[in-house]
Amino acid sequence: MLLSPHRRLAAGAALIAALAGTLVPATQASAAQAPAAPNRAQAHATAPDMDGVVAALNAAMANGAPGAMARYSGPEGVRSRTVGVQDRTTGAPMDIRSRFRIGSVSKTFSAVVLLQLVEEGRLELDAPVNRYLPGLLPDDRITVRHLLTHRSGLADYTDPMFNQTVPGFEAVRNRVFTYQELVDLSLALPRTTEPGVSYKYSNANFVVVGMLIEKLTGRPVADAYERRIFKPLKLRGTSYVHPDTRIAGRSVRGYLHPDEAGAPLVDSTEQTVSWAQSAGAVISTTADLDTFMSALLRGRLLSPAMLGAMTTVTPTDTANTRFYGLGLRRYDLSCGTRVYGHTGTVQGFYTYAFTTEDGRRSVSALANTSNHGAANTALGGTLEAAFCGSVKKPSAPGASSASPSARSLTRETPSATDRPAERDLPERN
Ligand code: REY
Repeated sequence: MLLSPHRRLAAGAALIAALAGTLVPATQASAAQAPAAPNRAQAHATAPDMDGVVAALNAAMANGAPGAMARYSGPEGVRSRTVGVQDRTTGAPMDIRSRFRIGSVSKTFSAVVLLQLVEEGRLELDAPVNRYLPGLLPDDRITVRHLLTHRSGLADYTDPMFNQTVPGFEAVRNRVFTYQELVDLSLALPRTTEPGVSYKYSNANFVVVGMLIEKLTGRPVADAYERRIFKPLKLRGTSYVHPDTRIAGRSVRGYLHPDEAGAPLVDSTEQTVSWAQSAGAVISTTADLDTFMSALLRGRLLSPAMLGAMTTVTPTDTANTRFYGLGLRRYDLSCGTRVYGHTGTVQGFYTYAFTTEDGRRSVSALANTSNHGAANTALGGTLEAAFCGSVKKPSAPGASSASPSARSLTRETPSATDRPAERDLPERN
């Protein structure tokens, strides 16, 4: 059974609400903060531009990624594309079925678990964090919602930790931190804002979310992911193995760009990711991420009220095209289509996982490099191409000149060989 009877009822209501366009908080928020573009309906009818997706993947390679891949899932079926290699030593081509580190896409998993606990009456969104973790934070005004919206003011300890990219990474690659140690690293830095006043992305927030989950469930956060998300959605390629350093089975190797231009890439695949834990240590696949984001927006994991809270967003950029809800991003694409999901950066891996408002069309993309913003920007072009159905000129330098070698490595992955996640999550009209 996918969900408990209570949750299935709630999920059914969410689906009906979503189909009827009555997800009130999201609608209100968007009306107040991001007027709908005129061509949204048209955008929804557009088939994915898979040539555009390949162009974006090639652009990621032209900007330093050894390989890249993207998987689209929608009413037309599954379409996957891969370029380059997942292992520079063996030369193994990028494989759409391979596992990789999803970085902060993990935050959406953590937010879902915490919001389920809110639904179950185990905690309140607007209660002080210190009610549940007495004395943890130096300010009783910091609420659970402040954590989930990155408005707590808790500084991001990863900024100084990775100020020097490779030495910073090697210093923590095999380290095992307690949550408390990570919170202490944050509290040693000046707070960035008064509670609730402004958005400032910080891993410390989702470390505290992990602590809340463990405190309230009395179990490791891995158990909560497994029982509440991985198992019900049959995400067999998804795991949380902290502090194990390996990625089990068929997997992508990650390659970190050093800060020094021209220095050789560092294979960063094996690491504890203990510096991130509930803020970024989940391992997954493109198919599982498509399934997860789609299930979330279709109301299969949260009640309508909780999904409404999660998708109630505020802007994170001045152009008013990027927004953040509760552990969830919203991007308003050039064609007017709104997509919800998250981005992730962990050493050697850039990830995007997004789905449409109705959860019917999803895209997950991966490039096996990091600390190279142009590659990340180029990879983001997969969203425009897949959701808007038109080739977007990549804005990254060099992005429009994918090398012939990059192009010759492009492969179309037949959906027959792809993991049939849609069997677990039938498309509904
Ligand atoms: C940490 C640094 C990035 C990555 C981060 N990731 O906070 C969280 C997320 C989990 O939002 C590293 N950059 C890189 C540097 C910069 O070391 N000096 O790019 O691999 O996904």
